[in-house]
Amino acid sequence: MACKRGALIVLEGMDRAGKTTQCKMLIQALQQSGRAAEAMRFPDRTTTIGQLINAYLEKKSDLEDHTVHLLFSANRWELVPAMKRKLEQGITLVVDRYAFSGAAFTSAKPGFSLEWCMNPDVGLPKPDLVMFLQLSPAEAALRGQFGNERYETRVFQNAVQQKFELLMKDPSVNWQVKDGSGSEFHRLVSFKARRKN
Ligand code: NYM
Repeated sequence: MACKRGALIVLEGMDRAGKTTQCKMLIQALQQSGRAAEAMRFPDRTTTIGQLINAYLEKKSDLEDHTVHLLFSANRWELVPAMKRKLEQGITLVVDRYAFSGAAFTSAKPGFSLEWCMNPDVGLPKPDLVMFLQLSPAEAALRGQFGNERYETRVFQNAVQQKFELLMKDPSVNWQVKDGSGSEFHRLVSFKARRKN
């Protein structure tokens, strides 16, 4: 029996917007409704490339900015065969961050255009739906201080937010902005992904 392709659903948002929790809830809801669903996240810190990225984020190593950008992208590309296999098996993938984070975070650094940042990811599997979990800076502050990883400063996060706002203007991407505060996000479970089989 032919099996329908799974959906590729991406969650994006600022640090501490609650993406990881919401990914778990979404997977549970999908599974309870009888759909096969699995989680993925980027960076995937378990691969060799992911370990280089992890050391960089934890400030245990320094990497040149273009280099680390390309490593983040390579980390997505190395997982593409597995992603495609799962989607073809009918498994819906709920992905915590994707190329949009790549473009938003690097282009928030001085001297990087959004266009240059997006190029290495051209050709990745296209998400059926990208949910942006919106959280006001005030509510984010209530969720505690930033951790010690690279990029976790208020100034840098504000710059990243502006880049995400530019990315969300792209009409070729099925963006949905969700309120990441309170219980609004629970309504997500009734999402309707636009399927492009
Ligand atoms: N990040 C994430 C990037 O700078 N580029 C990327 O391509 C991706 C996927 O890594 N601050 C940044 C965003 C986060 C950090 O993410 C790690 P997480 O979700 O905290 O593991």
